[in-house]
Amino acid sequence: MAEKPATTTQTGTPVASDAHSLTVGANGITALHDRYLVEKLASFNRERVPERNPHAKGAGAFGEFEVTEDVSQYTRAAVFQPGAKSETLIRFSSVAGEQGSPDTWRDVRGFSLRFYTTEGNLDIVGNNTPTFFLRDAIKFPDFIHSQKRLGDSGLRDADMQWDFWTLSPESAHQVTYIMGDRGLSRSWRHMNGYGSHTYQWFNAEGERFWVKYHFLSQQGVERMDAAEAERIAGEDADYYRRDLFEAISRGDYPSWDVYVQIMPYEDAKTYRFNPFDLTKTWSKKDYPRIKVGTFTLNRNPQNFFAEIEQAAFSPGNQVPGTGISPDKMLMARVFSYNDAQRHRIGANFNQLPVNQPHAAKVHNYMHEGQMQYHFNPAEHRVYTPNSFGAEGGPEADPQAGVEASWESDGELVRSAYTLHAEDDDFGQPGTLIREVMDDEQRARLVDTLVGQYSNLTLDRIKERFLWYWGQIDQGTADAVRARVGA
Ligand code: HDE
Repeated sequence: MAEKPATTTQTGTPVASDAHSLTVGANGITALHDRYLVEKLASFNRERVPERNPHAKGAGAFGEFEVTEDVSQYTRAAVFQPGAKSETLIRFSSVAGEQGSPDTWRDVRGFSLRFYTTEGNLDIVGNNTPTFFLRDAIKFPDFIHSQKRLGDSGLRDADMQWDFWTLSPESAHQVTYIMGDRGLSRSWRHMNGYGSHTYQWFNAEGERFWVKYHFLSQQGVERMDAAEAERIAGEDADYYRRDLFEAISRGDYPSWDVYVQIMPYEDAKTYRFNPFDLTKTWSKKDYPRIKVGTFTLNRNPQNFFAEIEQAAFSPGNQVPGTGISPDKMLMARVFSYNDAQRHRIGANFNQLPVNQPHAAKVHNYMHEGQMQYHFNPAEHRVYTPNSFGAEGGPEADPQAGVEASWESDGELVRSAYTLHAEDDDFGQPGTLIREVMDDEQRARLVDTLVGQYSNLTLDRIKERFLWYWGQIDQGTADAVRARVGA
């Protein structure tokens, strides 16, 4: 074995002991000028950064994405050109629970995917469901508050969760998903991921398309029994985290096939559902899934904190050929995520190894701030325009700066989306129960809802719970009503 290096202070000076602090005599007072002791305790006090609010509990891994098909007619993005290979990072998470919460509590699961592309980082920060609880970002803090903890007792509370959901009928589709099998996956490896929102793709000719991402697990989609989940929650709070890490450690690399649904730009105006409403899916009959490629997770983080806790995903990280859409949730997320990172990690979060682009370079005139690590060479000017040629720094290229675009004009208003022919809150979740679920899945849904109902204490919320499920599917509501004797 190689000789151990000497322990040092943070500035490289050798230290004498990690066992004894400096005291006046063996039994005397501790000296404040024990600089190493003070440094060690101060560092310890600063180890935690604020946890993500929400999606605090999670884990992740690195991998590789390979394009196996040709979708170049839809996007010019280098990452999606035939044969392209890119390094990827994924982070799976639960939504409501805090850092130490059990992985197997019923919840939506986060599915944050980063592609380190030659044109910069592309992040698709989605979930294991193709929809969401809300369609306007302004409701998001209230929603998350209702899923977290009461102000006085600090307890989670079924009344509060169902109060918010049943007063926000746009939640019905997503709530139906999580009360069903997707709320309890066998593992993170056994679930599909979705970009959920509508994004935009555009090709080399500038032709635009609306796109939804689907990541289909090659491990298959498997559920966990509610009773088993409850037992595991007590026995191994880190069950999903352990499963992923151990699978990758033993060389059992999980993979997902990347598919997209493509909607021609003009269809958005007349499609039977408003295609930018995140509570809706696009029928696969109308817009079939088209395969793009496959990604495989083959490398565990070397350091959980540096590479996963400090991973700073943002739906705003798009590349030429991909972009966002007029989905009100997505537009707000482009602001919100980087704002969260600045608060959680610090102003220069994008300079950290996990966040900086790995296959592209950063060139601009932003500088300084807390924890600046990278800096420009001395000749590089601190302003643009400048007359110092190539050494003076970069210049923006109007051809490179291609972005998603769409027509929009009108008064500034606070308004719901315009309704398309078949838009209503309860239609798609009803179809999900009646046409997608089988008898066993429907029976499990009723079991779950009976359990949820039994946690409610306030009569008005119990009544609204039964009303809400009656709107989604009368048969489901009747079955629950019969079981709970309401
Ligand atoms: Fe998030 N969300 N979110 N969210 N979300 C965060 O970002 C937010 C939404 C999702 O693995 C936070 O970096 C707003 C939809 C995942 O690191 C925060 C809105 C979808 C993750 C935030 C939404 C998601 C987050 C917490 C309404 C799926 C984990 C710290 C407009 C399509 C990312 C952070 C990771 C995390 C805000 C809605 C998924 C607070 C304002 C819709 C997977 O910024």
